Amino acid sequence: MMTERPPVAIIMGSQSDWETMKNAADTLEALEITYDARIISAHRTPDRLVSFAKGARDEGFKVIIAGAGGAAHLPGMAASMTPLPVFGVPVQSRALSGQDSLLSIVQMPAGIPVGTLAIGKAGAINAALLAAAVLALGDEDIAERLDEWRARQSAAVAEYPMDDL
Ligand code: RP5
Repeated sequence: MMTERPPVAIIMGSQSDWETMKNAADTLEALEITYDARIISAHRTPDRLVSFAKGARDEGFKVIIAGAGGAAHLPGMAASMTPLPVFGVPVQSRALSGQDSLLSIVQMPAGIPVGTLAIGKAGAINAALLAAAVLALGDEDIAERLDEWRARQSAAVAEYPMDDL
């Protein structure tokens, strides 16, 4: 039996990034979108990065979510070796609270784009939602689930504030 390949790759520079990137994974799971999560460091495992990025399209991935912290080259380097859309998540670093990660990822020179999200958990969740939006363009089931997810989010917001919760 052929099992369908996951459309989303979540890659991260270190095990320590998983706490943040798990939020992207959880969001994809809520939308019933399969993913493959891998640790790939631009610095510590450069050969793994080249092999993954060059083969990502042939592996069946449609979107890559890449999280990294500090001197965060991973999203840009991955984007340089694949035509797939890459969404970068700046992981909150200890030394500079993720400002270093953000600027490393967002300031790509013209020619190789990385769609950069917010620092940390919000960025990881939004990267998954953006990946879902891209996939929804060609998949009505995902489009429907994304619409439902957003409707649930709206319904969960109270209209009036309360003193004690
Ligand atoms: C980056 O260095 C990783 O993306 C991680 O955010 C940061 C720190 O890595 P560890 O020292 O925790 O492995 O490459």
